[in-house]
Amino acid sequence: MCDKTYGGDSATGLDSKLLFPIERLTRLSKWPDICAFLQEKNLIVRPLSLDDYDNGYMELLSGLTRVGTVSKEDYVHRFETMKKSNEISDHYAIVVLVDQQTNKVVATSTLFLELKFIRQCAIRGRLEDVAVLESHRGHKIGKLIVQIIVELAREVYNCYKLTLDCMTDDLQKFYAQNGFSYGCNMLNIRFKE
Ligand code: 16G
Repeated sequence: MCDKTYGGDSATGLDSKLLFPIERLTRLSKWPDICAFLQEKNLIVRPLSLDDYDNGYMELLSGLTRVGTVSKEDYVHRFETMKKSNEISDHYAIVVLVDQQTNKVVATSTLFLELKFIRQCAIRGRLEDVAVLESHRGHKIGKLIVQIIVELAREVYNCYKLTLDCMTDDLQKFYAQNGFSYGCNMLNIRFKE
């Protein structure tokens, strides 16, 4: 099962290296289906780990946008800041899919949790940084990682809505096929290219 390596495996010390508790994922009602799908593809799902810099996480993100120079030290510092922030209140749920054979991360997505005062102190979820390694595209892995984030936002973190922005018409179609609708206009000011 896909939780064999990471779920409750405190003996190996892996749990303490995860950005958020694995139990957040195992609580998903679709967890057995998710695991069955991943098992078929020889993949594992888990929260981002402190070690994922060495497992290709930055390379994976560079398939999405410009990553720039991020040293291991930069990665560890950012990871630890996110983890500390999660200890006060859940903010960063970064999920990765790992190839069991190579131990490389092959897909990722982030659920960012924004605390609000409106709607009786509600939580808004943002679906961010969805990336699938080119070699693993075309196997419905992107669809799966998006579904995991949707279920996490709904079932585990009790978000009142989940939003995203994306760059192309094709991506808009992809997200529309995965339950998103055109709810509002997204505008931005770019401070850096
Ligand atoms: C897309 C991503 C967003 C990411 C941005 C990076 C999704 C759903 N959206 O909009 O999360 O941060 O691309 O592009 O994954 P940028 O570097 O041009 O902002």
